[in-house]
Amino acid sequence: MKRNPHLSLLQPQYLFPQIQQRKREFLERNGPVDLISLGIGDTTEPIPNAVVNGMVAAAERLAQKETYTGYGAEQGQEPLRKMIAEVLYHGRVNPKAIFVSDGAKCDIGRLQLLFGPSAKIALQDPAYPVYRDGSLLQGVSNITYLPCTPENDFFPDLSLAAHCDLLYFCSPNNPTGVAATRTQLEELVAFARENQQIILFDTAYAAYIQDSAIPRSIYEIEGAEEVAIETSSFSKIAGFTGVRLGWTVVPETLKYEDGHPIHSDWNRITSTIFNGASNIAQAGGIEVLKPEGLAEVQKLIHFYRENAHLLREALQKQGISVYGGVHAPYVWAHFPDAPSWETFQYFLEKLHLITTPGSGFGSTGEGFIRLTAFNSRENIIRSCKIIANNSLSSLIL
Ligand code: PGU
Repeated sequence: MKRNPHLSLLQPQYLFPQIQQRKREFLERNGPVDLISLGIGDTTEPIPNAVVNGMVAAAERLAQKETYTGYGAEQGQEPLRKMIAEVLYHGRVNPKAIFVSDGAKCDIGRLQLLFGPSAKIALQDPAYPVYRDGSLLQGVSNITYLPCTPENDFFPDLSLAAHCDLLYFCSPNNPTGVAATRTQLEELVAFARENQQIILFDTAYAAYIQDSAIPRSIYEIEGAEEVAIETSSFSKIAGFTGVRLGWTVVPETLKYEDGHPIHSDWNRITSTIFNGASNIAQAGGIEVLKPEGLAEVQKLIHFYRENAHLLREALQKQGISVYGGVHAPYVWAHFPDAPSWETFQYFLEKLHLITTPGSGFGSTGEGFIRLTAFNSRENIIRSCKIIANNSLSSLIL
């Protein structure tokens, strides 16, 4: 049997396992060392009780003949789709356009099935690696990278993507932590409309936006329902990284160039190769969106935002330029004088802090590292003290 040739286009390891390996190698060389993880964006704080109780009750219903349920609707449970539409989209999208999933990452991997390998795609650079790797796996070969730097306020020159079919866009951004403004998103939607492109908009961190002037969804921009698919997640809203629950919005108004509705194809794909999200996870999602759940998860989001603020301050005091970390749980720190894997290694070996090297998100990420705010307050305060007590000057020329 021949190997799928697309697999050979990927790096041998995905970014985060690569970091785990560096960590393991360091521990093998040095014996037990207390390392603090500011690397992978994985939540650390417990899920609020009201939400857990909802999942426990759902699990218990499975133990009774009268209340047992099996396969659910592949598109997701009706009450959850309605709540997402009402609570998160304020009625801007139709519940029928919402497809509940087992997470944004999984949907990003499946979405390319809609367009096939000949689609020309554009990616922000740096970007969440799954956009590129997921596309390569589907056989996509025409990829345009749109540099996002402090000089352009992390909003790319869209004219570079005029020939593309699909624009991947993430706001608040992973890894830079920068949220696009309304004006920028209006420009993005106008550009896609003019060039008859589709935007794949990832809002996994939208709940971290606390300024009502900044859109939390692409559908806040007029005309987006004709050019945008939005994918999102409960992972960073409610600590569901292990529970697994997300959704994708495919408006019924979205069409291919021949007028065929994309919605009906997405419905066909989800019912063919995906059997719906776990019914226990969906019960948890419903609890998250009730007033009590929302109040509790807001506290979690506030907590992580405070962590990000502390990390920003500690780095800034050391003269490091930092970006993001205000409307996002990621801080993007500039160490322009060393390759980012070297800065990563310095943080690991000298400071015992695990970060993520910027180059892992694309070549424009070179010279940066990403620090995540997902950790306990104790560990964030310890990290800040370490940063304060160590001159980072050897990393800066
Ligand atoms: N979209 C973006 C932009 C993300 O950063 C992540 C997680 C996801 C989607 C995944 O959402 P799920 O609903 O949980 O599938 N990014 C983390 C985790 C690493 C990973 O590979 O997913 C990160 O550290 O970048």
